[in-house]
Amino acid sequence: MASIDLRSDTVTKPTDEMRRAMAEAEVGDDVFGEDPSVNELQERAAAMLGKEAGLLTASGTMSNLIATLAYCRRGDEIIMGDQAHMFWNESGGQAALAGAQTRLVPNDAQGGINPADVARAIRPKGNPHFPTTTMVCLENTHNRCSGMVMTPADTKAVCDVAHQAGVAVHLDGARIFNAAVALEVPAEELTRDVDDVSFCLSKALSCPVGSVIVGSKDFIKEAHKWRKMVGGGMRQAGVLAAAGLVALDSMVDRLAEDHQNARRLAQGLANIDGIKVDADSIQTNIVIFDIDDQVAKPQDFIKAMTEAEVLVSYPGERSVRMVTHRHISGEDVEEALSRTSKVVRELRS
Ligand code: TLP
Repeated sequence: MASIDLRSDTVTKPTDEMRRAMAEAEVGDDVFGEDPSVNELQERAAAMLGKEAGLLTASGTMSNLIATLAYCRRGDEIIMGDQAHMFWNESGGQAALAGAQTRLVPNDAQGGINPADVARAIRPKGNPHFPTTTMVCLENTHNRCSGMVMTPADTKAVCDVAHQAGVAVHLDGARIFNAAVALEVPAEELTRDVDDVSFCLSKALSCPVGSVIVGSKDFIKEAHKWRKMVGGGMRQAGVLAAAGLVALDSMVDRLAEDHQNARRLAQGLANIDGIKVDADSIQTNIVIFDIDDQVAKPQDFIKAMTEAEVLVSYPGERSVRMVTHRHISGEDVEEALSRTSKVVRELRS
């Protein structure tokens, strides 16, 4: 029985075209800015997202950390949603390495945050008791909000409030191209109002490694220094950038297929007694659902699913996550549903 891996889109492997491009990539020392493939990727990514310059980093976590280091000094405060990946899943890096404290406001079901909450959370200037708010973080698509998409208008509303107070907005756009495909808008419409955005090459875009952070020339100059400090200078990184260029050329449009599969997956899950999911709300490739307490605890459900060769992940609390990606076909979705249904039946009996 073949295993169906729905843990994450990070499990995708490079395409043959990527492997060929990697083998043939022109390279140089990127710490000196001399790798032509890296330079091309950075320029292309910046242009696609409507920014002046870009910087290749090792991972989404590193990009988010570099943005924090670029904006915040020790004791500064960052505002983000209470479901943010940066808060839940990045090992406390903002606190440990940037010395910044995080102030949470509630995420709405769409993965956004309310501009009025942000306005209230921004610290008034001039009071020595208060930390200085220097950064607001958004996330699009929103991982823990089941891959939900923030619209350009919602993004702008938060940016306007932050900018009026002189606070920068960083967008964790790890899956920004999923958002663009789902809304059928150019990605730059989703990034126009934020100060910088990071996105991942190594998720649904199928690259083996990498993330790119884009912003103004000045911001990227600052980010470059911080990347060096956290050990992210990668020398002949053109080998990785070559895969990234293939991804930007040929892996974006196909994301619609992953979204369709996720919708079908959610519809099938909604029909299984004991699973709770709002199938109509699924917009991209992430399906988060609850499992009835009477069926099993999420950890026991996941164990039974693993034995049935369907790999899923556990975002924490009560939920279970399935993610569609390039290696998951329509048939895999149907097979995963049939195995899931059997697992739930067996756990109930
Ligand atoms: N997310 C991973 C896990 O960490 C949960 C996944 O499997 O989805 N921002 C967002 C919104 C992300 O979803 C992730 C990775 C990152 C940043 C970090 O990217 P990497 O893994 O490249 O450091």
